[in-house]
Amino acid sequence: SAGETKGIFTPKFEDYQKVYNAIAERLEEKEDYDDGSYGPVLVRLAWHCSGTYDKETGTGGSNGATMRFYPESGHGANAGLVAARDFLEPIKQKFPWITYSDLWILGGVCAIQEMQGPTIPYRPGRMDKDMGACTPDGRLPDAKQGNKHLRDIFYRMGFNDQEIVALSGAHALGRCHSTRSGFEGPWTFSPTVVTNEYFKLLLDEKWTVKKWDGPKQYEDMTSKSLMMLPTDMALVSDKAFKQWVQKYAKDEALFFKDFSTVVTKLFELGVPFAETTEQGPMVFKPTTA
Ligand code: CCH
Repeated sequence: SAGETKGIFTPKFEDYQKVYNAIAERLEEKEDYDDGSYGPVLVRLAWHCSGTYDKETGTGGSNGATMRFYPESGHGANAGLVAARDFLEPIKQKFPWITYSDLWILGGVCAIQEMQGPTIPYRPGRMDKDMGACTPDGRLPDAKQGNKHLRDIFYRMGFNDQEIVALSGAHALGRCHSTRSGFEGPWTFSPTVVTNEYFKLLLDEKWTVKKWDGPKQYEDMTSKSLMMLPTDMALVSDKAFKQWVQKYAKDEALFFKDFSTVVTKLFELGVPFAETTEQGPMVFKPTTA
């Protein structure tokens, strides 16, 4: 009946932009959180709900937000992401019409754009699922491994070598926490700005194994304050990966273009969007522009 239809709220672009703005407004609210921004950990949350996708079975991916539930919330790779989920909870309370699955991805989109990264076109339509849809542990990459593991994990999602390297450029952002992954330190000197610095540092610095009690990681010879994971180093020891590292180190515009394309693909893995999206993907206006 007309009465029932009246009660259904159909959010439009303007409504999603409001959610975007509410996230953007709070990114730097806690000065003492890491490097002063929740941006990096929001990018990691969006990646870890997307990166469980398996193209053979169509399971996993950002449609479902199953990391709300144990056991997925307790998977080793997701340690510390409660900080990002808790950060977004008040936004969910303020805009109850948005699903967690759409909100977590919007958080990633907003964080990348607000940290001066490329535009990430966004499509809503993800539905939250129950804990029965939690993916098995082991679908996300293990930083202790090398090139074969990276290919096993990312080919399973449907990515190729170029896309693996482009995605890895996200490590320009944020840092490792010994309390979360066991690793420690940032990859770049500007961990709250999207840049191609990660690729430049991989090629230009001399990296040596850090002497410490923690898991095997690398440090730069010059400042000894930056880090690389074993999987990061695989991008320069593997010839096919290295060509792309070289291209992105030389050309930040190319990296931005490819990063936008591949992140959009990542965030949409396994999401069954309605056929009739009249308006096409949404492009949010950064609050900083
Ligand atoms: Fe990553 N990442 N990542 N990563 N990652 C970590 C932190 C971030 C791996 C391991 C780690 C991607 C790919 C990989 C981010 C985005 C992406 C940490 C530290 C480990 C370990 C966690 C901690 O201690 O808090 C491995 C292995 C791979 C293999 O490819 C991809 C792809 C993306 C996004 C597109 C971001 C951002 C962070 C920083 C998080 C923060 O809290 O600062």
